[in-house]
Amino acid sequence: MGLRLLTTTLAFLPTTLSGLASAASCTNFAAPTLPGAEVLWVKSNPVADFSLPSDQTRLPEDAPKADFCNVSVALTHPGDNDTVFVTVWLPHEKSWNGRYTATGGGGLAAGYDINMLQPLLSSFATSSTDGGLTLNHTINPQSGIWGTKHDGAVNEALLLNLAHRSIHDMSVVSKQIIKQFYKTDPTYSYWLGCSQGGRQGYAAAAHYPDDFNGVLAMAPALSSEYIGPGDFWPVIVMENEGEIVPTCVFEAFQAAIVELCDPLDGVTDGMISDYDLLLTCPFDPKSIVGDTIDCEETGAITISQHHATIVSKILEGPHNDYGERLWYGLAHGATFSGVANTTLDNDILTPQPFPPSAGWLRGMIIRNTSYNIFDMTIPEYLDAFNTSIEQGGPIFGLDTLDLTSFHSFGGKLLTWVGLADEYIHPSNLLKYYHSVEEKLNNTTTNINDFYRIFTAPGVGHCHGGVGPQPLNAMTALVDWVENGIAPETLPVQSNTVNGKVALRDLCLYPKKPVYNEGDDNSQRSFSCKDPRKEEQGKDESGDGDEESGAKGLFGGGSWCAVGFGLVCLGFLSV
Ligand SMILES: *[C@@H]1O[C@H](CO)[C@@H](O)[C@H](O)[C@H]1NC(C)=O
Ligand SMILES: *[C@@H]1O[C@H](CO)[C@@H](O)[C@H](O)[C@H]1NC(C)=O
Ligand SMILES: *[C@@H]1O[C@H](CO)[C@@H](O)[C@H](O)[C@H]1NC(C)=O
Ligand SMILES: *[C@@H]1O[C@H](CO)[C@@H](O)[C@H](O)[C@H]1NC(C)=O
Ligand SMILES: *[C@@H]1O[C@H](CO)[C@@H](O)[C@H](O)[C@H]1NC(C)=O
Ligand SMILES: *[C@@H]1O[C@H](CO)[C@@H](O)[C@H](O)[C@H]1NC(C)=O
Ligand SMILES: *[C@@H]1O[C@H](CO)[C@@H](O)[C@H](O)[C@H]1NC(C)=O
Ligand SMILES: *[C@@H]1O[C@H](CO)[C@@H](O)[C@H](O)[C@H]1NC(C)=O
Ligand SMILES: [Ca+2]
Repeated sequence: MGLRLLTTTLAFLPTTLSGLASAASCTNFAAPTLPGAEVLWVKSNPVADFSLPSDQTRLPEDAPKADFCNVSVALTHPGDNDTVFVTVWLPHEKSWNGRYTATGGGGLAAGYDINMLQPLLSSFATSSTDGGLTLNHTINPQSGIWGTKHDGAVNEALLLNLAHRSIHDMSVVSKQIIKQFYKTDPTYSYWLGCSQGGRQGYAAAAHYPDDFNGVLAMAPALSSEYIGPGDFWPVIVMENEGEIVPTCVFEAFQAAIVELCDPLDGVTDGMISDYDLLLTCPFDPKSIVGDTIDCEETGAITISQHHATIVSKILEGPHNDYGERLWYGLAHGATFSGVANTTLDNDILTPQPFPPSAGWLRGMIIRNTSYNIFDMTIPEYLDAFNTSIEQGGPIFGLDTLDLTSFHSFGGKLLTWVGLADEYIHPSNLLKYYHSVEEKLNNTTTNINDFYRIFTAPGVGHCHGGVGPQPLNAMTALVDWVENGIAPETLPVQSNTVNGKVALRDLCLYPKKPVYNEGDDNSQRSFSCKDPRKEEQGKDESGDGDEESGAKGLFGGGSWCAVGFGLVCLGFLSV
């Protein structure tokens, strides 16, 4: 797949390349200029035959090796005591497609070099930045250690870097490096990221509306100030209920949820395809109390009332003292294995918190190395939640994400979200979308002129899950930005559900996939319909070619899934 992808990307080559002047040289880059920052050094080296292990990149074993110019820039914001690295990878002049894409991070990381590999192999000039969060390559940013300064205070400068400052630093620096190398500006600039990287894409659009022509922001970790503590909630529940639940018990609950709510979207196909059901699925955890399940690790277990109580709380999410919900629980149908991961070792069950979530609490909120977050009582947790909202809200909150200028500049924002996202309840994104829509209500602008969300049934956070995996979203974005062809659907990669291949286009929100008739694995059996329109038109996308999911310029899986061996796992929200 990767090879087809690479050969077909030739279609992207601009026709003007032959007109370029002298051959690009990978030496002697001048220091870029950046208001508010001081560039410390620029280093560059040509790289040949570069590859990374395919379990890290998710590229095929036989993916081509990369030749490129590697440019690193170190900078600091005077007074802020930070060291920020920006890395730019430049394909050879002859194979450059004329475009630039910045790449985002995951979890508590602002970016990883590995995320540049697929854009590079697809002929983009590309960049990433650590945002200063590695403290000059001395720590893993997922630890959250960067959140605390030596005096114990919150490191506001690094928090700002993550929130949005490092995005602009990177784009300004990268564009100057690109210009020096190719002697011309990029024709178009893009953002590419999932999870934290998706949130960064929204922040880029809101804060730096003319930095990127197109933003591909998948499963964005919007409202990080809630996700940070929110993803720790299942651990708090288990610790405070005094019982750590084995994985197989959670799996039994997940299976029961899917069994009940999968058919409620109109077809029993192993996935919950109606986004409303993520909140309204009428599953009662008590319904499987007494069932006995066969657990590989522990032997047979009978589901108890107490298991049901714990699962109820995980699904309901944290509530404050007044009974108001602070944050969503786990989306119905998503796996518990992300935020309610437990492991059995020497007969002892231990909760394994989602690392960035623990890092957020330790580094940004508690900031006390002798405090054990596993011992947090519910009141202490609610206090921490409060601190997180008060501290993070002003820079990570939904109301910091005004897209008005981005729209005026002609920018396009494309998002897809897995409806089985196990780290971030998709409803928060849909809520944000409605707030944008509401602001435009009395204007002549249609939200879909510049902002489109697609929902991916059965797909987990950025990738994974039983649902067909989104594909070619970057191609769709490029087509939208450069040719004015707005995507009505997004293709998905075939996957197997219950042993069968499932092909289906993703619906443009708020449309939902509606089953008409025929083989439930066939694209022709579904159409996308808007539940808000009384007069439902005929099939709007149900007549697609069965093969549509496999075509396209990039092929081979979700673009941004590259590097998630490291990045996705390492997080994601916040
Ligand atoms: C790119 O340059 C940086 C800074 O010199 C270096 O640390 C890194 O290893 C280089 N990457 C590659 C792939 O050569
Ligand atoms: C600046 O940051 C470095 C690295 O994190 C740290 O060791 C040093 O103490 C900091 N200096 C001040 C003045 O905070
Ligand atoms: C980062 O650490 C290295 C190795 O300790 C040091 O030589 C360098 O000066 C530091 N700062 C920068 C911006 O590279
Ligand atoms: C669960 O925790 C174990 C131990 O830390 C880890 O190896 C595994 O990857 C985690 N599973 C998930 C889905 O995060
Ligand atoms: C840090 O946590 C420890 C252990 O819970 C506690 O005894 C101590 O008072 C805390 N320190 C601060 C400054 O809150
Ligand atoms: C945090 O707690 C303070 C004091 O109880 C309260 O005034 C404030 O409204 C709370 N903030 C949030 C975001 O709940
Ligand atoms: C837009 O305004 C109309 C009335 O002017 C109202 O009925 C509709 O619900 C509003 N839509 C949104 C998305 O706010
Ligand atoms: C849009 O117009 C309607 C009717 O004039 C008004 O009720 C509503 O508040 C307006 N909405 C916004 C977001 O301005
Ligand atoms: Ca279904």
